[in-house]
Amino acid sequence: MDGRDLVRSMKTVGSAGAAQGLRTVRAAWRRRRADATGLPARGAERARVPGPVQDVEPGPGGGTIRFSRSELRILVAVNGAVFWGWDGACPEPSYALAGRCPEPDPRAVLEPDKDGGWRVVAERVTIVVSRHGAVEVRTPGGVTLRRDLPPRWWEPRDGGPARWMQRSEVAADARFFGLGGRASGPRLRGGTYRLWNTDPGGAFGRADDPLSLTMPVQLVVSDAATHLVFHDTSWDGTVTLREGEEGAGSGHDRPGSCELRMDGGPLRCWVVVGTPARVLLAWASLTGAPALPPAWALGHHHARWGFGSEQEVRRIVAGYHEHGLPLDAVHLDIDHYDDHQVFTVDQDRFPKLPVLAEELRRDGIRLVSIVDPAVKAEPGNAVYDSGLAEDAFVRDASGRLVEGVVWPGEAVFPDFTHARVRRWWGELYGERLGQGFAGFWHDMNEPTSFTAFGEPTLPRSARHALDGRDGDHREAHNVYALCMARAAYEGLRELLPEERPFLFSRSGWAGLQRYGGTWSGDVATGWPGLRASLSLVMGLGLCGVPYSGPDVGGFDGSPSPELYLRWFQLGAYLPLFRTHASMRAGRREPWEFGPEVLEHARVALVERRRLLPYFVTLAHLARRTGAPYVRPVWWGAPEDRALRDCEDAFLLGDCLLVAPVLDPGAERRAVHLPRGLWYDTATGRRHRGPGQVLVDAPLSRIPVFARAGAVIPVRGDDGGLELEVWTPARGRTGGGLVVRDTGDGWDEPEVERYVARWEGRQVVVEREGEDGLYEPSHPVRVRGLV
Ligand code: NBV
Repeated sequence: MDGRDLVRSMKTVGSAGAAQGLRTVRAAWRRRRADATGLPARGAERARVPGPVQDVEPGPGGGTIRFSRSELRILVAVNGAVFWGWDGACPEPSYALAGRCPEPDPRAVLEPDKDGGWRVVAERVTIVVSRHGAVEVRTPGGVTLRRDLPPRWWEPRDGGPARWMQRSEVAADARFFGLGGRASGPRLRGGTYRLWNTDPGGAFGRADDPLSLTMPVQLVVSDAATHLVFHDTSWDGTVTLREGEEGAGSGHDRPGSCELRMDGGPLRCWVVVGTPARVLLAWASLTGAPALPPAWALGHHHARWGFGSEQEVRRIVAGYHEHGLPLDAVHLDIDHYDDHQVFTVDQDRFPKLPVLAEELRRDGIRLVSIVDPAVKAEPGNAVYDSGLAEDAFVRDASGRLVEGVVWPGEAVFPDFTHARVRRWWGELYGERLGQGFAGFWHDMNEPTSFTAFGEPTLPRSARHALDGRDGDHREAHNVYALCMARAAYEGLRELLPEERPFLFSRSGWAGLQRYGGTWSGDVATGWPGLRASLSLVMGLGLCGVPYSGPDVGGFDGSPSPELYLRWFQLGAYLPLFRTHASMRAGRREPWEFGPEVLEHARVALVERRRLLPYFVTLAHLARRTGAPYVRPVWWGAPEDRALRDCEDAFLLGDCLLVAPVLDPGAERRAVHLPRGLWYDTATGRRHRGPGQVLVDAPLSRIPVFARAGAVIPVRGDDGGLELEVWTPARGRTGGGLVVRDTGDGWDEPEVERYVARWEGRQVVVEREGEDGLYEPSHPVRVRGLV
């Protein structure tokens, strides 16, 4: 953006400021009034617990246990996941589930337990229910992983949704992860975490909670096993965690605990027990396989709020070319809209967008468009007019349109919980495709509505279709962005059936991965923000959303050259690798930080491009197995307690371990390696795990280790695929998986399996076929030979 553009955009913000301020005051009052009349007042409540057991009714995969004041339905599904629901709750309907509830496992039966309790024994888990309704999850070996005390409800005497509370205990050694995207993780320390998607309203730090993408999914890792618990209700709530304490030999362990309090919704949950890999596999089979991004989306993206003009976009792209920096996508933010109106283009500043898009595409660069859900409430705005005709917008309890305030001023919000509205919205992406956009970036969809006071979202009383169940924003809020993503995904499938939709969304809920990924939102520029970036990506991956990444460099302010570089180096190993910043922030182009940073950033970019075939493989594996690309170092060894507490490194697939530099001034860093032999990929030095090693981390690179025996698909100098093989330990074999695809489309490429082994003094690599081993058809490069 040149100086004039900057002045102009500051003026826009400035002059809009006063009027916008007034609107937010009016909107806040409107919201308050709507809720005062549209929500039932919370009157007297009656507290309830299940009471003593009465009788049971066996059913497929488990059965129903009746208590004097409630009943509990248990069902073990064929994928090994266990469902239970109180008060008649069934698995369906659910916004999280990918399709129908999986079939019951006929081998799981309800049988009497001691002291009048009951149990369901399944292959990988036993569920024991006490006569007062405590529910225990045990391993087949009988170790208790989780004990839910009998739940409590508070029911309004004059009807309406009951609040409920569920307290649970876990092992003293257990660690909590997940709950969607949390800046303070990845290990969730004791504290209260809210389940209500929230725009933090500015750049956020480690202490800010909740953020845009929450979900009631916990991954609990303990010595005995890993388990995932998903409380399938979208209402507002809190989770209070307390890590346990071990009595250091005294035998007096204090268990960890979790207290869930929800404002409504069914009291139902899914539990999956096993290794992390098994748990994520079952989770993906329940909530859906992660969408496969087109290969270009696994390259490098450059974004900025405030490019301001086609010339500026061209200037940035030229900068990438001149400096020899690979670039795969450029993102246009809300400043390319006409007067901030979604699905429009400012024709003065972007007069020939389709031409620009075509030029960029010829250079292998895709254009990505931001899409905000709020529609300017102004007759003449085509989206508003067609939405009105379609009756697409959220209304209040008395049937009036709910008006909020977002960038375009007074705005209305599509009700994405209605199939008809999703279809209408999905078709609107046709306009974007016509402008030449190839990918979509959903923002402000918590949903956010600016407000002078109170919550920055829609009134809780706002009505939503909830896909035929009819309800209000209290239930629809957390699934709003999920349903918006569905609308876009399904629309794009219709509009461009040959291509894989690429979309990522700031907000979402369990199941978002079916439609796309996410990014970290407005993470604050600073070293804590860098750490938060990694926490968000890891936590979301463990909740089943594997494709995400931060604003490299942070959203606001100006990072120091060192901080920018360290962020860049981390980003190069995360699924979404995107530089982005606010229009009020300093520059983020790699050449803006001096020649040294430029040189090192180039190395990171070139390495990312070299690893592209590996990223494509990881994307396919995530889709087939639910395993995230970015995994905590304990992924394969959750029983290793030191690994469990390691939060500053990660596994990238099975082959690589990445140890980013997260502190200023570091030239070396300690890395905790899992069991086995690891090569420092820069020096070739070998290190044996498990244990901690101290390695060099000069400004030029972050430490990356390859597992001995790993076979990694990389891009060779000629652009073709090459197999990089890291010498297995003597007497050991190694291997790796490769999935090649054409970059887009729906073909199902096969998974190529390679084995690496010693033959005399040589390492040989072969491909496994149905009837034996073959010589690989790709060139092989062996590294780490001594
Ligand atoms: O559209 C402007 C920004 C965007 O750049 C950012 O990535 C989003 O997280 N958007 C938020 C709205 C304004 C934030 C102050």
